[in-house]
Amino acid sequence: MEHVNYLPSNFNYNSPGATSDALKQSIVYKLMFIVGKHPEVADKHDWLNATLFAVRDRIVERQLNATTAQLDQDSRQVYYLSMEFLIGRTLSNVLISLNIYNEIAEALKELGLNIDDIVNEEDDPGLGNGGLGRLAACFLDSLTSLGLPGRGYGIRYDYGMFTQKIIDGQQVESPDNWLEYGNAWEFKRHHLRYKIKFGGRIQQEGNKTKWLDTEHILACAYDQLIPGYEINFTNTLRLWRAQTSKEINLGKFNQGNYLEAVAEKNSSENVSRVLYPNDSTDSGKELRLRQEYFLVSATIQDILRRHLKIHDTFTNLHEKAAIHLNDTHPVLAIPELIRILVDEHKMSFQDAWTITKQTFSYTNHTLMSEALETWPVDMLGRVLPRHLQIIFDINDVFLQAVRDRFPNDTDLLGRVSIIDEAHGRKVRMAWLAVIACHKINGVSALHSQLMVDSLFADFAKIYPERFCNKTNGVTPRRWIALANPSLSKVFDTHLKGNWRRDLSLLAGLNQFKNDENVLNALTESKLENKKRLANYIAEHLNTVVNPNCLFDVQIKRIHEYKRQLLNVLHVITRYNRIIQDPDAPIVPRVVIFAGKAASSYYVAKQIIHLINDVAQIINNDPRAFNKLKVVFIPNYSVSLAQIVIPAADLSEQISLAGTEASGTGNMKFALNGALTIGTLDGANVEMLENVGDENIFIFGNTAEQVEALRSKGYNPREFFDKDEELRQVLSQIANGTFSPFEPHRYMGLFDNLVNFGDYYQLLADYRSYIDMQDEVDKHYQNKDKWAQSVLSNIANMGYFSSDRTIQEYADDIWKIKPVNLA
Ligand code: GPQ
Repeated sequence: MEHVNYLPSNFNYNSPGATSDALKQSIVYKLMFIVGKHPEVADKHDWLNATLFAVRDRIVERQLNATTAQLDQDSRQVYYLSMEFLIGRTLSNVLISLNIYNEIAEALKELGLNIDDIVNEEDDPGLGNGGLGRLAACFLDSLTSLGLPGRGYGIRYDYGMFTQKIIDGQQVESPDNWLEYGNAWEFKRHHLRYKIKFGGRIQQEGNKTKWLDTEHILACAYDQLIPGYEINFTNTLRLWRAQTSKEINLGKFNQGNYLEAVAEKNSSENVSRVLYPNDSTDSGKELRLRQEYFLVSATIQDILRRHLKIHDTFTNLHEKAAIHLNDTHPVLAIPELIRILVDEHKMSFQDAWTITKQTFSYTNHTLMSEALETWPVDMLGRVLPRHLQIIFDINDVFLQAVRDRFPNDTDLLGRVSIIDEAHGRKVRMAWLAVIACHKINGVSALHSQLMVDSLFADFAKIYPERFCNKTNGVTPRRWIALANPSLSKVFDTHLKGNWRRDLSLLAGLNQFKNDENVLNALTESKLENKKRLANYIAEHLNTVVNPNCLFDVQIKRIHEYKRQLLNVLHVITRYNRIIQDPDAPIVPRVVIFAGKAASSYYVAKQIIHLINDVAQIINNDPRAFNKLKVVFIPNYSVSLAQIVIPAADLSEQISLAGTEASGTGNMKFALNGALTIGTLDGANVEMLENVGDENIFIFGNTAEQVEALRSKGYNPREFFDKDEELRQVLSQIANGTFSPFEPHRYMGLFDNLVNFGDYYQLLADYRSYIDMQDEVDKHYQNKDKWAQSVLSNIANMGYFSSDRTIQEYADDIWKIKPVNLA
């Protein structure tokens, strides 16, 4: 392609002069001319924005370079569709990517400012619930760092994940107004707007189908640039925001009914108003269905528009576009693509279906039935009648093919049909995904195996070649370089090459297993991080914790399957032992929890309450002073994780085997030098293989044993009756030891565990968990042995970089190659 020279030929895209002096000038310039403030009166937020504009320019330069290269090469791209992107704060990440962290710190210092203060002033956008959204963010980071062409597509929610406060021990939610002070990272694309249709009716005209009498809203694009690590390239995260198609209803306005007119504007914009705070559960709400369609309709229109800019046909769409579905939430993209190709571009259904099947791929993130999305046929027919019709057409073609291949198996047809007739006619979105996607992956080896053995067993017989595994990973830039500067320093001192780019280089640490210098350096770095966390806790919770204690940490969404309650059972057991035998030697521990409960999840909220009640009793009992402390840190978020994870000695990954698809926190902890206590669940299994069983504390039933116990009939009473310590703990929960003013507060939790056949089998794993915790104590008492295990964990976790994961997606699923950069 011919290029006009918009800039002088000697223009240097690589931003020379990233010295602290040049950066300082640029910050002051931005403060005065973009923020519009005199340095004498500027506040912290003004300085944040000034710094941010100064470094943003450098990212934009990279974007210009990327655009030119991509236009020239027209290479196949991936489009990653996700209802959640939990990107975390951007400024610090950009500084790492540009490798100017120290220079900016110096420049700010000369201006009388502290870089930590400035960086922490930035809002942490909570556009996701947990693992799934954070994974999407790690993937964008890796994609771009590897120079691979792609885009994220999501929703620009006005309100992200709610803010959690703990009041009287209980979770209280308030809205997360993250855009209150604007978002200087985003570029609003005013003219990039698509019409999104809802409702209406279908009219058949010959062989043409028309979708008529619809209501409309507009989706407007907001772009956030995604920097890659030390590469002259960027990708884009494009987020859609709803706008009413008519500014206000003029008719009503003219009748003098101003308020009603504006109210209507507001209600149609509701579709991008707020993130549903449900993690691994299906909300089943119509507004959520509308959100999902809003995302995919805008995105598919955008992908097709881009395609038509360079090509004059859609018959090669699958050669240029790989569309990836992050779980089933964006699955309506499938009928949407078919609708546009058939209804608007006059393609035959057969041709559209053939292209679709070569374009889409799908990741499954859970096997748990309560998370599997289904939409009542009635609701889907009302909101998206044309899509329902297309789903029926897909189902017909599919079922016919199954009938041909398995002529005598009528049960099979009922089981694999997209429409579930047994539970009030529902559309099974995961079935639609499997039928339309050329590749379907799970997120850890165990999960992918269970996926083809259980949830998708029938489909694995029909399409064995479609199923594969892509074990999750995390980005070393945010989760080590940014979160853990002191550990990064140790790595830089002792490792050859740049581990930020190639995390397998961590294996180089193995040679220092007996090197006291290196072992001490790791221990000292950990202590520094524990002090940082202790300061945070002192400042925010008014609680003093001693950094010399073992920091035992469980931070993640509060969910029964993740079994925070099992952790609580251990805490109380430990407390009882301290009381019963005050002179016994004990490893002092600080047990740290953090995590949000979905607003409608009663049991999860009870668990939070119990943790705080237990903390209240233990922390105020002088007999436990210096031996045991319990801390619940409110408002878990990406930025809080960056402080807590580097400070952990022990990482709790104790979900019931077979329930946690992968986990990614588990990886972050081990990479930051925590040892894991965990079940054989999700990616823990592969962590064990990598770090070796002498360096990880594995306990509890295997997924197979869990299944066997369930089918035999799990009877918690058996465990209750035979284990005295367990009985004591459960009785205390039931009799109000921790809730003296409301003794029956936790009867429900007790009954769940003991009398109602607890689905998550806590009591079955209790004894092996407690015994393994004793092993942890023994190991910790031997400082050298512990330090060696820490080293072995870090050194053998390189596999869990999201760079490795993304390279596998690129090679095996998306078939994309790095852009050639000038
Ligand atoms: N996960 Cl289905 C979520 O965070 N939200 C969801 O709605 C679903 C899954 C998690 C899953 O529970 C973890 O085990 C995974 O590590 C994570 O997705 C990323 O794959």
